[in-house]
Amino acid sequence: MARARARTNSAARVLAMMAVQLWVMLRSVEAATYMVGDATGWTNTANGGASFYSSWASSKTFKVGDILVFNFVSGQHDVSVASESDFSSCGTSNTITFLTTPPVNYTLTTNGIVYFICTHDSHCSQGQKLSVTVGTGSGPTTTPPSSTTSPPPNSSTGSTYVSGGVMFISMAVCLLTMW
Ligand SMILES: [Cu+2]
Repeated sequence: MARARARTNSAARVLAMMAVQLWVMLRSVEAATYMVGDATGWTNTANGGASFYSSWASSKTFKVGDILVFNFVSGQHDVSVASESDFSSCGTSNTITFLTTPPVNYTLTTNGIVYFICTHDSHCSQGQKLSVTVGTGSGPTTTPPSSTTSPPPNSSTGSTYVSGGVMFISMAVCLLTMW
């Protein structure tokens, strides 16, 4: 009786561990979370100013579903999702979304370039601005001939997800029949 229960417990634990591992695996395929500026965070005092954030972004490949985390002290900065012109001029006339409560988690929802600035004082002109290219990023609409060349590689993500699910179900059935 006790032994049977112990076996059930350990099987359940294995199953739970496998579920967690699978979840982690799928998450890594599915979406990534990026801490903007890494340890530096979202600030106007980053070493290098605007080039700090552009080089931070250039070392990464962003895709739809990825999450950007902007870490800053509440009230000292903000995150304004800006138009391209506002990004260039550090203006606020065409703000798309304005987020003030840290940490700001921003999910990338479409392919293309997303612009972020801080609207506090002159932080943006001091370099607190970030542009992120999501997906294949065929540039800032300067390459019209390539518009038909890039079916987004999302289909592979979908099939990975499905096969992962099938794998999980078969593992679960295996374990259940072992009991
Ligand atoms: Cu700021």
